[in-house]
Amino acid sequence: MTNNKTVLDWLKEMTDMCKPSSVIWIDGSEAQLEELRAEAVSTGEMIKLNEEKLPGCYYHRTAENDVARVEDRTFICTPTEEEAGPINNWMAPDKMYAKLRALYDGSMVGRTMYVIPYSMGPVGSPFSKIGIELTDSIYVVLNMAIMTRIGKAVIDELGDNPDFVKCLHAKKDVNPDERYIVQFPQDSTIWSINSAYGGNVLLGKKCFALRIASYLGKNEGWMAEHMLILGLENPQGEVKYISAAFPSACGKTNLAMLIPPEYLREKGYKVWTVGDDIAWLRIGPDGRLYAINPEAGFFGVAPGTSEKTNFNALESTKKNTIFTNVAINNDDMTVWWEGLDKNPPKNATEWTGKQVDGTTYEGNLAHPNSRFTAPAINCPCISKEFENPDGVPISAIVFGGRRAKTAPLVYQARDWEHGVFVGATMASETTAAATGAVGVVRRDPMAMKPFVGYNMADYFGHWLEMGKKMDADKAPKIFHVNWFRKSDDGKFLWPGFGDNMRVLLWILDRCEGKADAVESPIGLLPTVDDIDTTGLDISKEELQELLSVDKKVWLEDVENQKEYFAQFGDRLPAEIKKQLEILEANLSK
Ligand code: OXD
Ligand code: MN
Repeated sequence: MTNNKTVLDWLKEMTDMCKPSSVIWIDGSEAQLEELRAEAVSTGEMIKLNEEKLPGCYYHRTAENDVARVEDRTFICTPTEEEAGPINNWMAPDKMYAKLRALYDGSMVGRTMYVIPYSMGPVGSPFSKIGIELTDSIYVVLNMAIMTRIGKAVIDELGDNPDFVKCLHAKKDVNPDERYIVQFPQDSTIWSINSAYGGNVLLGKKCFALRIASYLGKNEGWMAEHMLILGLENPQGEVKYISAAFPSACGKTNLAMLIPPEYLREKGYKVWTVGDDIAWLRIGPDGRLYAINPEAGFFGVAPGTSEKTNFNALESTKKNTIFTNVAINNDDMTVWWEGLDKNPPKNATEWTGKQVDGTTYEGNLAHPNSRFTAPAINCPCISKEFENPDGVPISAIVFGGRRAKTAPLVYQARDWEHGVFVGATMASETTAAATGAVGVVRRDPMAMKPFVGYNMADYFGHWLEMGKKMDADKAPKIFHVNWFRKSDDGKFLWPGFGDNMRVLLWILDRCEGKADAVESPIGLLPTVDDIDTTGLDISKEELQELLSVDKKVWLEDVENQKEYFAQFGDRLPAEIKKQLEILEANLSK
């Protein structure tokens, strides 16, 4: 399929090591994908779902010990440990290559190696980057065909160019003790072994589009971020774009596909989804920051997705979707998960494959991290700019977390530098859904803790550099939101979901100089009159509480921030230290 010498030499080296029985190039044609689906069904790797109710949909079950990303087995192998920084696991590249070569040796004997050329971003866009993933899993091929642009068009676009990300995945025997997800940023190389779970093996996503891309972005002057991108259309038909970063379990996919409250819909407001997980951002010729979503599909968490919580996500899964580790309704070969509706199937296959009566079953029918892989074009609110090779101009960047008491519903950073500090101090409190103690603060700068492919301190520096390259009036304004503020008796004060649109409207009004704000120790806050609460059952007092800043709680957080930043030593940019001092001084007044 190609004469590209770099590609062919690398492929030879990898096949010599893995020793597959055959090698198949993925050309991206529907005929070839259909053959692979049939083969996966014949071997039991995939199960065909009800063609009438879920056309083109398949089911896949992973090993029970292989159901999530494995951060403790994820490595950034830069030449020196300092380049990887204190947050990432590190091993010297030579040592890691040697260790992994021994594991890959002969790992594909008796298996087929598939060669998947893929593009992150629309093929040929100035934002886009090409990768080639070698894998012995048909599940990976079929997921990559949804999540990225694959096949002949991509390899043609690459031509003789030696510049592509070299990705190798072998499922081997899915042994968790020898599972490794390894990035070699200086070599644009990703090696993944002993897993078959999406986040560890769809190498275009977290491994390339965040870890490798963040490294490339730093060197090339652009940004790879763990952000959704949405367009908000006003009744005049103007669309403004927002990108937003949240740690997991904070409703990122829901915000990306938000349905405005009825009274705003009636006025003509609409939300358009550009992306739900990753944004690549570059400064455009006009000096503004532009974003693309490098992905072509959604790899979303199924449990909790319902017609009520996220109608658009659910609709996206109705055809040509792969479901992983959800439950099956054996009566009609459809799928079910906790939170879909109140009718678990009686005759159910639970996610591990056990046959159970779903109506009386006590455990989870679907794994809490079960997923759908759905084509973005299925989404009823997909933006018409989704394929725009030049991306969309970003007016506002929003950071968020889950904080019961600390962060108010929304505040604005005073300027870019302060905004970078707001992102760098992002944190979330653990929920009952995760194992371990509830309410523990986990710092997750820009929601990138598991995804920065180099030293996090230098990543803060890169954010600051990007700000210096944009005029203040052109750079996106930066905000922080918290949908999870609680009253003293433990109740959520804000309804969330579609009503978050009310906060987005204040944010965009601020960007256009149309809304007021008041100074506070932490940044610029709306007053109770600035947030439109039409039709909401929320009192002025409650809104006041949502917007309040408790200095004592904040000073405690400052102590936690100091401890967190201490690990970066002298590498922490001076601007971050300065902002921390300003915050502490403001709170101590
Ligand atoms: C994801 C994640 O799967 O952030 O998107 O873990
Ligand atoms: Mn994510």
